[in-house]
Amino acid sequence: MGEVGVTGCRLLDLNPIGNDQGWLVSLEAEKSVPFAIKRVYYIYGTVDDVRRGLHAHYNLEQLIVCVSGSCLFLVDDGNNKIELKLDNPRTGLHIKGVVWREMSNFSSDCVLMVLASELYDESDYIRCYEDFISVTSEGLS
Ligand code: T46
Repeated sequence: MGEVGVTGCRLLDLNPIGNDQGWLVSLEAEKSVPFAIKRVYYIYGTVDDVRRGLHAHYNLEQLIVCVSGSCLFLVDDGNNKIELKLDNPRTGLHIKGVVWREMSNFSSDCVLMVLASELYDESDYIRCYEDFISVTSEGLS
């Protein structure tokens, strides 16, 4: 848990409540989730050889939880990158700032739930990697 070596990214223990009879994770805005939640979406039914993401955001904070199955999640701050395996509903990946992300290797049962600090806004996306590098090297992240 904690820092992963990429600026703006850390793994959070979501502190499940329960025992061998079952588990419950409660996500509360501005408590276990470190921002006010404006949007929730989830990704499922993704075939295993597809690559998603391939973008960064100018102004978006997210908590990403693989609530079922597994996938790989690459995060890149323009200087450092790491590919994390998300396969546990008790762990959240918190991303804040301008971070390039790519998701791949989805298991057939993968459900990736994302809590976001802003409503959907296509103009917040940086979909070109060269533009992303320009933004991060200008110190805008
Ligand atoms: C992210 C990663 C982890 C909407 O209409 N509303 C939404 O809230 C979202 C997230 C998407 N869309 C539309 C936009 C596209 O037409 O759904 C379509 C697929 O979106 P996109 O290609 O951006 O999906 P991913 O899986 O590549 O990326 C998503 C999020 O967009 C992104 O913010 O960080 O998951």
